[in-house]
Amino acid sequence: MKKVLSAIGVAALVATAFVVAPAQAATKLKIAHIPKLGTIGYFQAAQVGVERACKELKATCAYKGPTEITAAAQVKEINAAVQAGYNVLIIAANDKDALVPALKAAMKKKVTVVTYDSDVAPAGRSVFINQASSEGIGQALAKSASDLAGGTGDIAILSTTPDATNQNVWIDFMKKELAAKYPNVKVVATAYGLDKPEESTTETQGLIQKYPTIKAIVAPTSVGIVAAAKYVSGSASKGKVFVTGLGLPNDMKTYIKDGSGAQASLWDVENFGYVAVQVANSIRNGKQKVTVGSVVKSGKTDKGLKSRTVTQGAVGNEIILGPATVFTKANVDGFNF
Ligand code: RAM
Repeated sequence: MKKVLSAIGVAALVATAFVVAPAQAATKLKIAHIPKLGTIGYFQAAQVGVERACKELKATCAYKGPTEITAAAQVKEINAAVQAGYNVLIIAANDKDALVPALKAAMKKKVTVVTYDSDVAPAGRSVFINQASSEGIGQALAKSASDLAGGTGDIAILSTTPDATNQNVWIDFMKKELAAKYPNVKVVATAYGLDKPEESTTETQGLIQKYPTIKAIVAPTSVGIVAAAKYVSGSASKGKVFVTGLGLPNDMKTYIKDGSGAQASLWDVENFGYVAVQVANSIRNGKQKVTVGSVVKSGKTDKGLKSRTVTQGAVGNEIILGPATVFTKANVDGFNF
């Protein structure tokens, strides 16, 4: 009897192990990284971090950069990636709502979706990895613009696309901050350079011609800021119109130092890509909860924080990468990206 019982016990154990094992086994990640536009240096820098994390996790990863900076182009990439068997999508969204149906369909097929850099509505993803506090970025942009304008006068904004979630959130926070703390600084126009160098240059030139009173151009875009700074530096506006915003230190070094008086800040873009992959892995393979208040441990070689807490962001639940770095004449040569 004893023997029979233990045999049953063993059989039960084996059966349980058999049932539980497949659910617990880590799925091999097949990651598609879909940036706003393939050619943007900023996203190519993030891809370096994506690949670092992929190597660490023995995952497969591919950079699926669209050739147009539109939601429609991203929907095509999403559908193609799901079709090709990718089980994780890491996306910087060109639109808050337009990607949601395709992302919902992907999630229905058990694809893990994480947004980073630029969010979609919460129904389309599990969590958003934000580069820094959106409010903090907006406040910093407002302060920098006001400093450059001497606390009073006209300024203009050079953004990316009119629907970009991240730029729109930052611009909203910036305008709120201007109204609250710098009421003499007036935003007279917002132009869109579509995160493309030529368009951004043309828009900068247009702003200066159309609004000759502007003292500063705020470009919360890595492509727009360098186009604007380069244009101003080579024009009669050098020393009269000042450029500020978010830009890669390697792009902005010259204009921070050449007497153009440009200002710029950004975050560790490479580590940003790394963190996005690690979070996706924790959700998919570690049963990580990403509701507000959850604590998410990062990977072994995170260059920033060891863990991060999920908070409520402008769009939904988000994880913040860390504080942004302000580049100055004194520190900018210490960065290489
Ligand atoms: C561009 C993109 C990106 C933004 C940076 C600052 O590269 O628009 O979304 O985060 O600028």
